Amino acid sequence: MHFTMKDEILKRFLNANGEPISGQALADELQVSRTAIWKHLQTLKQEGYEFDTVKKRGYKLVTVPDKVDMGQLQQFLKTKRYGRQVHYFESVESTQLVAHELVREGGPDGTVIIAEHQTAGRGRMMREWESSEGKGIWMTIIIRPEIAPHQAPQFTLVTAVAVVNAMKAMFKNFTPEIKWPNDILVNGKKTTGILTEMVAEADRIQALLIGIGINVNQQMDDFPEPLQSIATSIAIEEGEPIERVHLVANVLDFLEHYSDMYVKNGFGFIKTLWEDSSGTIGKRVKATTLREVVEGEAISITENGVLQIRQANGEVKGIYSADIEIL
Ligand code: BT5
Repeated sequence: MHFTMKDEILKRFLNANGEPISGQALADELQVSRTAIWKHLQTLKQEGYEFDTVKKRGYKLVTVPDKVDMGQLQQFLKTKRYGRQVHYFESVESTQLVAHELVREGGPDGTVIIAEHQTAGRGRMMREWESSEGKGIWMTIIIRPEIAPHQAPQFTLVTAVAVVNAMKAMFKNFTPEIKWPNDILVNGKKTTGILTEMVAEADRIQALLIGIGINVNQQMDDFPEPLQSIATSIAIEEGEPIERVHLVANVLDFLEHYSDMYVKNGFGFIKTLWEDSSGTIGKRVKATTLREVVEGEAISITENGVLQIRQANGEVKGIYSADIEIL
């Protein structure tokens, strides 16, 4: 969805801070008929916006629905590219699937796909990702960086650093920590998962599809039973409900900034930022890879984002991809 007339109208009401706006003034300013304005207001009403009519002065916006609203998003964004094209859905199977289609159609760098609900949200290795309706941020960003395919996993770390710093900038009642490679935990429980997929030729990336799932406004009983011991939401940890659109805007701001810096200057400074927020380094961990289980102390990540584990016999093993349990 691109910025439409309806979004333009909404933007003006949101900027008016509850003051009435006359239908005629809107029609004049946007150079459309009053009937067209009225029709867009009806559509907005169907989407959950409520307007009061103020005699002789026009309409006043009185209720904003709890949605990741595109009009609001454009207002909050400071980015140049990320989030400037947004495809918004009430419900999809998975935003990753939509992103794959858009990549094939040539969707530009920074295209964002957001859904209120996913019926088949997925994690790594086709695991399920629980995406309850209207409670989280379920989004995929298509990026087209000039990097080689082997560098793609580093983007999971770039993304983790962006999300964790967006959270730190907004929330004061908890400290998020990154668990290598793709989780953000608060008090040991998962608030966020990141899934990086790639469309590439042998030596060139066509696109990265960065899926970010953030639990935002769930209460504990919104999570299915098996997740209750391992998952949490920002609202639970912060102690109040959160406006998701602010967090989306912040994540995109940080992500554009860090990915541009990464492409320009390499992984070094991301590594430092990553280590600053890591809840993995210095801990005893058990890493389960496709081939083996490695136990020991997580001592660092390399310049390539590989996790280094020192085993009991002193041998240091590099882990490229695994599930990590903090012991
Ligand atoms: C991930 O996988 O953590 C990556 C999740 C990425 C989700 C986003 S949402 C937008 C985009 N569209 C998609 O379809 N996906 C992406 P992984 O490390 O494999 O973790 C998956 C495991 O996390 C599951 O097996 C559960 O144990 C747990 N889990 C599932 N849903 C969860 C939730 N909402 N909160 C916390 N943990 C969850």
